[in-house]
Amino acid sequence: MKPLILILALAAILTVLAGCADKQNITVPNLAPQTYVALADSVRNPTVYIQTLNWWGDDRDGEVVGFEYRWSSEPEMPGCGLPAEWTFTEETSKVFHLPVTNSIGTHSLEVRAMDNEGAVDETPATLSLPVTNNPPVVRIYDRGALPDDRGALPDTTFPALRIRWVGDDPEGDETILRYKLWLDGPEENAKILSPVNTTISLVPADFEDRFGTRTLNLVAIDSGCDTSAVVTYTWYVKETTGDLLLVDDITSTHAGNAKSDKFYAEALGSCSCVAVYSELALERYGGSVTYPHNFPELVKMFETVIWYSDPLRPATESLEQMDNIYPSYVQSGGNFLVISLGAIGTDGALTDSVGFEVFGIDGLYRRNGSSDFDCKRWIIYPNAGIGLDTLKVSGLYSGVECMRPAAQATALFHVPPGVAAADTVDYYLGVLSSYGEGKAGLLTFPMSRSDSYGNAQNEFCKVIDLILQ
Ligand SMILES: [Ca+2]
Ligand SMILES: [Ca+2]
Ligand SMILES: [Ca+2]
Repeated sequence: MKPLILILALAAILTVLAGCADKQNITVPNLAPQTYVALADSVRNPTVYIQTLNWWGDDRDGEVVGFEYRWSSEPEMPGCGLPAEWTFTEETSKVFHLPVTNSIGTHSLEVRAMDNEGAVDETPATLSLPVTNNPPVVRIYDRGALPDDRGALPDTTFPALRIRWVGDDPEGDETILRYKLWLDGPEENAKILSPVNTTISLVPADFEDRFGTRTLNLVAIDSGCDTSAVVTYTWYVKETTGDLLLVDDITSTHAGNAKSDKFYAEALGSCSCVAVYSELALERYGGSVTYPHNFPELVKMFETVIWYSDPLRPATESLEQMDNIYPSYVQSGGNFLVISLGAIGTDGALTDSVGFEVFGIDGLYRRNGSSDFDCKRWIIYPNAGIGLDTLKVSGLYSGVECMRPAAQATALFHVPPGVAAADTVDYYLGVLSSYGEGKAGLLTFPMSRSDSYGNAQNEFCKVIDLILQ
């Protein structure tokens, strides 16, 4: 029996060994997952280029942990954000903005599920989508094509410009993703703007010291990378001269324009304290559209700004634009002299409370509704202590605001009391004050019409001298 037992024992051992070997051989390989996309795998009719696509997958021996997708596009539009390489996502739905040129384009999506062992579907689900898009349209404001558009961008500015525009897109204005804007010259210098910006402020550095005729180019680009036609604005960029800017803010529609312009040009030309200066004639360069002059950036190019709208009243929208600008300009060291009957007070272009602080005024004697020169004195007395002389007005001007200078301000000109029985104080028509690092001056009477003694230009130079000291 002994050999039999031995054989049986051997057989049992072999069986066990064989069993072990079998167990190793029958390990089940991981099955790759399967992938599905919503929609048929081919769409015949072109559809809108913004598509929400859904997919899912299933894995028979595990679970789907994510997906990889990629796009192939015809025509290729590199940089439009569609991944051409396999891209992993755990999401089962995504919104795609498919790039389109020439109104129709076809894109193919491949999606493959990935299981918990990292295996991917070897037969990805595919979807071929012909999609359409229409290019956006961009229009520069104040070129005459938009409602409320005054159609009169300046033909000349200093090297500063503020320009605004409107973008429209047939697929929805919100599909405009960005604007591209550049000045003539290398396109790689284009400024890329985000869609919330439909306005831009160009500063001197943007002009790279290139003056004369310049052209600004602007395009809108939508989320399908379709691009509007280029719109342009060509104008003359004038180089600044000197540190002083004279702003002529009285237009030829005012009968006294020529006289005012002549007075200030001659006066500045005769001032020994001013060698050269720049002039901005708002009417000549901008007319009723003056925001493109970009006053916040413009004034920074000068140490002193002299602004006249004398004897115009009320003052202009342009001076109103300065309301938010001049306090910080003066604070940080600029000098600002305004000669205007409409700067402050009744119908004033500048906010009184701010003006009082900057120019150094305690209060106003408001006009009383008369059409007369409200201070009712034609001889204007000087602050002789600082070297000024008496002036005489040669006409009748209504709406002059009389000021009480603040303690820290320097009074320049006044008319004495005595016009009305109740009058006991001087009426000040000119004040000058330091504010921050700079000086602010305000003349509320018509300097250009105060030349009966033939000395008004000379007195004007003295005021400028006081400011530049
Ligand atoms: Ca699996
Ligand atoms: Ca579009
Ligand atoms: Ca003028």
